[in-house]
Amino acid sequence: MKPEDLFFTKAMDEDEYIIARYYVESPLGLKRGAEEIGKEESTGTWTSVPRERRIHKLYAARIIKLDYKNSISDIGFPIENFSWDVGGIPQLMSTIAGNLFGLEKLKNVRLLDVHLPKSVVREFKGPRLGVEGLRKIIGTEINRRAHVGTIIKPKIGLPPKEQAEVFYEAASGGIDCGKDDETLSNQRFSPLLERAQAIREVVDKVKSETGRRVLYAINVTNRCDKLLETVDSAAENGATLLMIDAVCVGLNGIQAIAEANNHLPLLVHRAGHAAFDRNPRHGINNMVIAKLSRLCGGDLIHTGAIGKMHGEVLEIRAYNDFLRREWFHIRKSMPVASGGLHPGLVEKNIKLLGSDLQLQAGGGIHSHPKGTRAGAAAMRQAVEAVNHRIPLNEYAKTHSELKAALKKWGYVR
Ligand code: CAP
Ligand code: MG
Repeated sequence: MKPEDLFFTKAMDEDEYIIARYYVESPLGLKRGAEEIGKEESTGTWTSVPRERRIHKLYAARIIKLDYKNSISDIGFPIENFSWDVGGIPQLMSTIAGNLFGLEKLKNVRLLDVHLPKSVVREFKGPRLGVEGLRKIIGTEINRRAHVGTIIKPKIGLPPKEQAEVFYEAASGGIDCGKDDETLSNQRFSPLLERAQAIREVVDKVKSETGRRVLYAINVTNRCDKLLETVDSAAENGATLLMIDAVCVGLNGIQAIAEANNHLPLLVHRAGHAAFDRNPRHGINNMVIAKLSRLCGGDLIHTGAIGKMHGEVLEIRAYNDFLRREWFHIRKSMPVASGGLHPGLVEKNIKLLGSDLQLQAGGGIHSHPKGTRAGAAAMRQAVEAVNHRIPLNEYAKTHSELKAALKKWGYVR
């Protein structure tokens, strides 16, 4: 299926409904399958109940479109069915991505995309900085090159001092943004506050040595009732960027952080997404996660890459296009391409996904034959080469770090 079939690629002026697009496989056929979804997720149940006719008229979901060729149905939920002050994103998800997945009358069902009318989008603030704010910090408003990020590896286990040393090497080599890995939290070997302080020293040192401002995302993922406490402590201890594992916490965690009382940007990691977005016939397409992550306030949002993780290139591009397109008052988010990246993959990823993104490499930087600093330099050189429209192997002739990286991992075209 093409992205135009899967997603709402054009703006719509539908104001009365939140429209969810589903791929539906049912022995009852597309129309009746879609009716089952609408019934279960609005006013109905498996049998008729008293008072339902009156209520049904007001709040029943409506089938808006049936695309028999692709087995896709658009189902509209009246905006009155939602409550944003209490309920919010969890209640939205409970409606468009709730019980329907378990209905016996459906064999497979996949939520592909969701259209939110202007009145709903107005309930949210979106990213605090967005693409332009991030570019301003990094100093790429004019040059507009892709940002280079790194995940400090080993994934867990380094004490804060060593974590900071690796980050210093990466930052000195030229990366723009470092980050905790998603499973790093407040373990005994790396208390979060100590880590935040050690990293901040590096951020300041790099600034005084080179004049460059670099960011580092501290993973503040936590249980709901402690989330903002963790955010505050990270901020007080020098964090420059925050990170949340949004699928594990729930997307509302993004909103909680983005609307909290500090000015730090937020990186949205999505560990666990493949449990429900990998099977093309069932689950939730990542478009929904990316869209709601932007709505809730993610400045940097993981959307996939051409690397080690599974992902359809046209779909990844569609997520990125959505994050970077105008959307009422909501700022644009910067997509993060991550997973198995190395310098030899930079050109391919930029060609397919564009330059307005953060390319992130963990192993592909730290495992460089000459170490982290050279690995970071090689990533930056690869980005520069693409910016100058010079093939990587050509650029490598005068850039030894890139040359060594291509020798180790190859040049993937
Ligand atoms: C990348 C990464 C990322 C995944 C997430 C990892 O490290 O830190 O979490 O890539 O991917 O642990 O694998 P490497 P996605 O650069 O060493 O592969 O956002 O696409 O789900
Ligand atoms: Mg990771």
